[in-house]
Amino acid sequence: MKIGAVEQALMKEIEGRRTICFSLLDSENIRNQDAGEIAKTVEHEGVSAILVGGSTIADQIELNSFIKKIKEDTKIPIILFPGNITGVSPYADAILFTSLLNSDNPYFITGAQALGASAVRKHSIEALPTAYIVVGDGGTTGFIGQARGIPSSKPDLAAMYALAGQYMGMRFLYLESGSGASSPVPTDLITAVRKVYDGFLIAGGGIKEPEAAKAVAKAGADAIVLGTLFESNTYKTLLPKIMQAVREG
Ligand code: 1GP
Repeated sequence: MKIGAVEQALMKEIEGRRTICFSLLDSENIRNQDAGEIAKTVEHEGVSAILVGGSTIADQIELNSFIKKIKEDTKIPIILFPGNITGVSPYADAILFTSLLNSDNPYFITGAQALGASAVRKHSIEALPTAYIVVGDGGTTGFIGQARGIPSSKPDLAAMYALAGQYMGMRFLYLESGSGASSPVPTDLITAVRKVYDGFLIAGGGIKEPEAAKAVAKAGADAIVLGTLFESNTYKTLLPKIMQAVREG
């Protein structure tokens, strides 16, 4: 499978094990008129890509206009982060083509993927093969995706899934504690995954403070995801501090 432009750019950005940041914007929770301003701010602060998605997105018309609005205001890549087939939009640059490895329902491992694949191909959206692993209860994504969450105190189980993802050829791996989680994925669990997994490691869920962001970066994440942060105006003061902390991590 050919490596596309977005993946090449991301791999270049993390050369020398630098950690980068992604913003996650949910078209259901953020108004179009705010999306443009958020996008400009994150671009200015050095965020590397905007993920667009959510576990319960059903309105593709809204999703399309949301992405078009962001694209009017920024040049950074827009990467879909779908929770289901309704999360595919032709206006995005790439898609985290995820398989929720620890779901109990095969629909979220290969079923939705088979249903959505032809749209990805038709619209020439760059697919980033991604192992998606839910840690703890996983909040909404854990519930919707029927995940059997990796217990936070069992890093070895996470490493086992990560290695399986690697051997299945997944070049990206997303460790998820769920949007709005009370705490991020534990650092010892990230470190255990980092030890066995050579690909692009993403960690998200519950990261809303500089110190937590720095710890996740230090533990070995290549990218951290910030989502809930953008659902209130505090992002304007917190984002620069988080970016600084991640650079130091
Ligand atoms: C959710 O990992 C992302 O899929 C982001 O989580 O909303 O808690 O930042 P937060």
